[in-house]
Amino acid sequence: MDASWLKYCITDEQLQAFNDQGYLIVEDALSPQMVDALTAVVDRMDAEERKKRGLDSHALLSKFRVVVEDDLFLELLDLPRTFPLLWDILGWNIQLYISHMIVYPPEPPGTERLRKGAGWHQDGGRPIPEMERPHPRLSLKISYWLSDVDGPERGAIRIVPGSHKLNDRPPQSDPEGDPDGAIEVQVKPGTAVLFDRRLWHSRGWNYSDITRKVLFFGYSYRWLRGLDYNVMPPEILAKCSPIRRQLLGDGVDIKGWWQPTDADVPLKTWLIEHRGKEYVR
Ligand SMILES: O=C(O)CCC(=O)C(=O)O
Repeated sequence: MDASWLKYCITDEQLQAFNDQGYLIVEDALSPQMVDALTAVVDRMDAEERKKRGLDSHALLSKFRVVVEDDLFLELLDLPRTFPLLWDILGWNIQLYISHMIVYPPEPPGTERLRKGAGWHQDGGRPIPEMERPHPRLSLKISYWLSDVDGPERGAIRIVPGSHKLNDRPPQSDPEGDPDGAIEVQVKPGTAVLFDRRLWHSRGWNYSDITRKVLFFGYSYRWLRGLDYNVMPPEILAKCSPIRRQLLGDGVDIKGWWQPTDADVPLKTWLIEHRGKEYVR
């Protein structure tokens, strides 16, 4: 297991920013080599899926459960620059609950330009209407940006900073525009953007000439069900370290979802060894 994780534990400033604003930008989370390698995998999957689904080259392609599609994605599970942020924010009792990619080619020339993002929402499905408010955090997503969205209208994610603390939709003065205070998170390839699932967010429009490519890895507490898988194929688990197996939903038996034993959560043991008993609760 990777001792370099310890170099990238969250700083007080990062934790405060995430708690207050609901998101965090980590530049150079992926090396340029990793960006290239992931892009090659995404391009391959994109071509396969377009063929299978009969989608043309302009259509947006969204694919779930990507973690099983290539061993390179397993490296993202516990990436040194982002994994420590997860345990510092959510703790040790965590799992990957979703992994998806979105490939968004430029809108065709002549498309009407819209100002409002392509669907403002919080993450979470049924828990959103079914839970009492204020909502707890429950999960967060890490987006890994493979294409350059460091410019306007390249399809960068839009967010309303601080909106994870609101009980209702963020106010919106302009009916044709974004909610008040919205920003487009314009970042370079290799950047990771973490966001609290409660943060109001939306895909931005791509009126540029660059295809926008991004991967989303979402992590939640282990007592929530996964969203894009239930049980991981044994051949995937067989390739993984104990901590990766934990992240992929492996465990000893059903009781471990509620009262995990050390065998269910090797991340906890690792943290006790490397950060001390007082770190885990
Ligand atoms: O594609 C985007 O920028 C937003 C994706 C999104 O809404 C999500 O992952 O929940």
